[in-house]
Amino acid sequence: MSIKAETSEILTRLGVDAKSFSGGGLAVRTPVTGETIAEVPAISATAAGAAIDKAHEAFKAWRDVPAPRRGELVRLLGEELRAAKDDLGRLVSIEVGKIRSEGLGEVQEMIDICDFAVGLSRQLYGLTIATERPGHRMMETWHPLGVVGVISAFNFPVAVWSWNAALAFVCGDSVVWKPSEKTPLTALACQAIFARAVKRFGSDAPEGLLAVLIGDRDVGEALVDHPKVPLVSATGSTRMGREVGPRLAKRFARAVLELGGNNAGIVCPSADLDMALRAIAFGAMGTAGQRCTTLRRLFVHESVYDALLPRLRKAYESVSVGSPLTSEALVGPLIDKAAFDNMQKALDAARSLGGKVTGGARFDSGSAEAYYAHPALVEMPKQDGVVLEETFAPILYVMKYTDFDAVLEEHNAVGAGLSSSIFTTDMREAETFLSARGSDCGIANVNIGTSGAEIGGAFGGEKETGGGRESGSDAWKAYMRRATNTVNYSKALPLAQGVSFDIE
Ligand code: UN1
Repeated sequence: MSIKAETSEILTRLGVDAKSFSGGGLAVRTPVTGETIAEVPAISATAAGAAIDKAHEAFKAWRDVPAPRRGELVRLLGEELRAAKDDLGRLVSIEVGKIRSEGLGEVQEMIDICDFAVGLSRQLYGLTIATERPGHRMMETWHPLGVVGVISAFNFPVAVWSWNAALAFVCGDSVVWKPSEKTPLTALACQAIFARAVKRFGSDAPEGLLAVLIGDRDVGEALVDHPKVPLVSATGSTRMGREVGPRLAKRFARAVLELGGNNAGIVCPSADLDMALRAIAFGAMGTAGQRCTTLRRLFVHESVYDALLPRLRKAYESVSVGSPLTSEALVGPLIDKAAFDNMQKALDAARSLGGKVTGGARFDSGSAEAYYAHPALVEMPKQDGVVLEETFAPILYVMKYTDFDAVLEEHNAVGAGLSSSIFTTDMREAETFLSARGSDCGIANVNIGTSGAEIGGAFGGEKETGGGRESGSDAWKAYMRRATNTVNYSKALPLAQGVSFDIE
């Protein structure tokens, strides 16, 4: 069966109407072979505005539904996702080229966040605070916020939506989602899966609770600029974030920005090298280097450099590259030609700085329009130039270090502070890395790689990437508004000392 026919079968099975993926103006291609697999109708910015208005009406009804009942909808969504896991995972592999376990893994993260959010729907706690006034009570109440805008990137086409949407729904918000132009099919599939959950849930889920906006940049702008969207959670490049952030700030809307990650690891003299090797290989080559948590820089202590590097080089030389649909390869394709060209540009720049490159060449998959690359390991004389930039491709820059304090500074010398790791069995090094003067990233790990963050923790950067946090921990607070309430149950009204009004 052709990939196009299989795609159409999966979408139909998931309940997506054929009209939504054929005959439209937006051509969808699979990076696996480069062929076009669907033509999706795109909407205009005006139509997007209307959908947002409708989502606002939905919000006004949804906020009155008790939170645990809202949680029931998310519980049903989790059930529907479990039932659709194989199909949706396969569709992720088709649309973005993830290998099977990663496609399925992404759907598993969706299921996990649903479970998390269901529990959360009974734990949207505010504090009761000791008041200084006699006969009064002061407390916090968390209220639904409004329409939550979600802008997602190609590399996590379904999970990112769910991390935002599952929280937003239990928090009493409606959701308007603008997926990447490269991944409308998985978004349409999620919309259909959500519709199933709504159908089982019943009539207290208002129409328009979720809108999926398939369209271009102008549609994204309509979402970012719409006055009835108090929060936009956007995942993508730092370039995109630099545009979205100020536009939101201009109208005092909130932003959760999940942007780049030029993530690093440090391998210390006492590291368990077997463990470090496995974590490095997975973190740097997994998802063909197209995760925001991908390991991109590695600092190795001079005392273990010669023990580690030959083994790492061997891992790079032997890793299997190939189609995620027809092979068991560990590394699938890059998303498109532009990604491949950027990778080559970065490798050339590294070479000109004295970098010694292993791998990096194009892998011939037999399809001229598909872009596969052998992951590249680049031994650099020092951290400089292109090493300080994030290239969304499987490139790992390796540098030797001697001094621990100096390497911490090098580690923190980049803008995008998303994820980080240290490999050590020395307690002092490990704890220093996690301390205030250690890693400046939103995620700091010991003896585990940079990628594969669990949904239970708050996910996102803390540094120039906007400090956005989504999914676990107390990230839900961004999806609600806090009111502080003071109740006077006494017969007196204490005003400021010395103040009294004559009232007839
Ligand atoms: C992303 O790349 O946008 O930690 C998110 C991980 C995944 C999330 C990555 N759970 O690798």
